Amino acid sequence: MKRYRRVLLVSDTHFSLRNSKGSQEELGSFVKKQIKSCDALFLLGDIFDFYHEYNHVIPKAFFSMYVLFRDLKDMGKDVHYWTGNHDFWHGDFLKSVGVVVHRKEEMFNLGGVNYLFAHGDDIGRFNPVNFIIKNDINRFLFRHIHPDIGFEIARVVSRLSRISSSRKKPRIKKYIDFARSKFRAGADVVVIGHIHEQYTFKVGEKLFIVLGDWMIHRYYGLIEDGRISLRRWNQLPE
Ligand SMILES: [Mn+2]
Repeated sequence: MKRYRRVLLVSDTHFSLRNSKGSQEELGSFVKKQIKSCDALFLLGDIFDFYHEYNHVIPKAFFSMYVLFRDLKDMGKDVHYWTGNHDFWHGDFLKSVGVVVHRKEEMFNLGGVNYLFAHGDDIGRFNPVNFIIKNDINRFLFRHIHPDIGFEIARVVSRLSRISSSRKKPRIKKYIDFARSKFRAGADVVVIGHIHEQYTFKVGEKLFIVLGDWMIHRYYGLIEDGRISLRRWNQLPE
């Protein structure tokens, strides 16, 4: 396991298949500024509002992000990418540009502190929507629809699912229960995305943090020598 002294955290940018070039570039210039003093970028899921790749084809809408990942690698920075509930259909493309893809929670020791990172969508009870979209048979079927049609359907479904979940108040208790179980398993800090709001809960000496989203709030996190701080990015228009 690599040692990281300073890590930049971003989650839930939800870049869409249409018209997200500007927001991708905005994130790109933010990351490139911040990353200079960091060793790695951790993306905690739902970076793309919908992503699917075929054996020979990748979505062109996210080209700016692919370039960003490659640039970061060239700068000697590591990129860790947790798949979310909107962008789990990754093949081996990101790996080929040097990104480490995590499909489930992962523990890192940062500055002597055990951090557990997860997107957070599969916490709690059985989720029928997740079951349908993460199902191998459906994935197989989707592969055989023409991409221009499949992506259009997926774009609408992704949008609706995001709107419906943003109207529901998150039941935070199940996430806290999840964090407690991870504390018992040795984590000192549990960090998730997914909920789009920022929360910090202290349980004794342990911390449970919901990072909040980049899409609306421009929340981000920095971990330095084991200590996490949560921030918001504000930039005056140029
Ligand atoms: Mn999510």
